[in-house]
Amino acid sequence: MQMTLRWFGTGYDSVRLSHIRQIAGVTGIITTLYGTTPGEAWKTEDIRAIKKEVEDAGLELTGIESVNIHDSIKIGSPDREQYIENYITTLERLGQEGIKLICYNFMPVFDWTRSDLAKPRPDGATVLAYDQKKIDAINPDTMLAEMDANSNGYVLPGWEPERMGRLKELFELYKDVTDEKLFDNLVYFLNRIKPVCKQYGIRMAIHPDDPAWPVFGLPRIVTSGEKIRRLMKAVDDPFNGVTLCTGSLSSNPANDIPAIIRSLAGRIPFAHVRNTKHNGPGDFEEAAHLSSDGDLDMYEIMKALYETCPDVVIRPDHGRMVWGEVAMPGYGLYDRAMGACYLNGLWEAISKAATR
Ligand code: DNO
Repeated sequence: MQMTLRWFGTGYDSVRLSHIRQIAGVTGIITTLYGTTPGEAWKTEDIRAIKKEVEDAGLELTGIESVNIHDSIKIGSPDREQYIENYITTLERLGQEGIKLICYNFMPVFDWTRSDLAKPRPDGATVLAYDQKKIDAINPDTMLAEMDANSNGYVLPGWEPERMGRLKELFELYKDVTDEKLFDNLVYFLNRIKPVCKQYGIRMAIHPDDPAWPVFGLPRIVTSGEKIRRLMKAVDDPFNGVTLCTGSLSSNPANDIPAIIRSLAGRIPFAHVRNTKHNGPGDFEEAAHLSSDGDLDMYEIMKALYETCPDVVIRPDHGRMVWGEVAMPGYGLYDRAMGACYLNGLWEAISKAATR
């Protein structure tokens, strides 16, 4: 297991690499070229520059989150070929620089969705939250404007302004895209990138849909253990893997996370570990990583990872905003650092209990 932290790059993140370096047990960085837009081929010099920056800080560039996928690939329109070619070029260049873990998602239009970016909790911390009733009462434009107004000035990951400026057009383009069509387009994409992934030993790790149900009527296909297993079978090769995101999957309490982990042994190169607390159906908030602060049993989750994917790369996912920190919602330093230490502690205990 390698413990990592997500970092958005100089100029995009309030957190410094030198601070991450001081979190005991965190040795790797998960990052991206934040200034790129989905569909473009990344430049080798840019990849080298960010890798060097991370390494100069005494850390390893462990993986990319995300190389985002152009909507034409998800929609399956004829111009997808050009974007798939660009994606292959990006993978080739990442592979040549020794970067082999790639997180991506296949959610139409929006990446993760929240109705609240700073919901206060009784202890004064604020957290990201989702309430379906609030989402039902607004339209995509209003949601976008609210996310923008509450993001502390940061561009949120997956919410690139270029794409968000085309909302109406995108909704129109997805009009005839059913769950099945989206699934077929994903399988097509995976088969096209398979050779380059095999050549460089790249592991693609799809991120589950967050929340795990359709939002604004758009299709969603990565929402449960069953659906993920179907995808793993459709392209049955270890390069086709999962980012096991406990927070996204647990948005639906019917998802038994330790059982899902065990059913995906060998296909989880990357895990996002965080806790959620439900207030009612379709209404949840993000909690501290500690099991007792939310609904998830972090011990059982870490044990399932330990037993079935010992080489997994983990990052503590979204943290609460605590101690007055001002940062990108979900991505401050303090609570994610506490999360990393807690998860490392669980791992140490589980591994010692297993080997003594
Ligand atoms: C939100 C993140 C997502 C995730 C992408 C992966 O905080 O979990 O934006 O990075 O869905 O492609």
